Amino acid sequence: MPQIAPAFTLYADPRSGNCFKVWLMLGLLDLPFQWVSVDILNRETQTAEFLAMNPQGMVPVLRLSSGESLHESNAILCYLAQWSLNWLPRERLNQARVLQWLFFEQNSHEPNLAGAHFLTHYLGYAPDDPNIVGRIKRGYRALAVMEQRLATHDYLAGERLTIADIALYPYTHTAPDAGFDLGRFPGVRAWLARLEAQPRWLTMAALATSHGSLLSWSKRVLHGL
Ligand SMILES: N[C@@H](CCC(=O)N[C@@H](CS)C(=O)NCC(=O)O)C(=O)O
Repeated sequence: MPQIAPAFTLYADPRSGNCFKVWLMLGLLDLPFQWVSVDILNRETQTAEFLAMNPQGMVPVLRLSSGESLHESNAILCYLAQWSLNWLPRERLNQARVLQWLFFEQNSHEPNLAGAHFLTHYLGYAPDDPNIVGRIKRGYRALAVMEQRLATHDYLAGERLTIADIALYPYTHTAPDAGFDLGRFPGVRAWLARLEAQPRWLTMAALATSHGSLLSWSKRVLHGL
């Protein structure tokens, strides 16, 4: 059988929720891709070759078959959303509502929830370090904003699943590992369960266990095996 080159190459670290977002989206859309592991702790994002793709020296990077590279996880989600009608509404206000949550994620949510997780798990910060305490406080504020929406709605933007839900999922579902108690956010917990019940949904644990065999997984998708 002739080999079909995957349309995308995803440069990513399987421990990263920002990378997970893109992996999940590619999986949900059934798009074939090749995975290239980049170890951020080993500074593999700082090589000249990597910096040529993303001068910020960060994963994820999505390389297109044209040879062009795209970085910033939420920009990649917007790009991939074009492969389906459902993930990013075309109507202006509805589209802006999705973007509103994407910017919220990067400004108010990810720096605190992902930051607390990374600093404690990978850099050994103590839970009472002022840097962690501040992130936990601000992270709870972000979770409260999500709860306000999700107490009365099934999804973050509009009444259907969009890339806003994909962007906010990873670091919310790993929040307990970062020291957050989700017990006081019943709407957020119900939303997490709702997302995980979607066909083809994937978790960060699935990424961690399968990243070694991702290429063969994408080939299986590609050839429908
Ligand atoms: N805003 C960026 C953040 C990306 C980011 O923080 N990537 C981290 C991993 S989650 C990274 O590559 N860190 C390596 C470094 O800072 O040297 C995005 O959403 O893609």
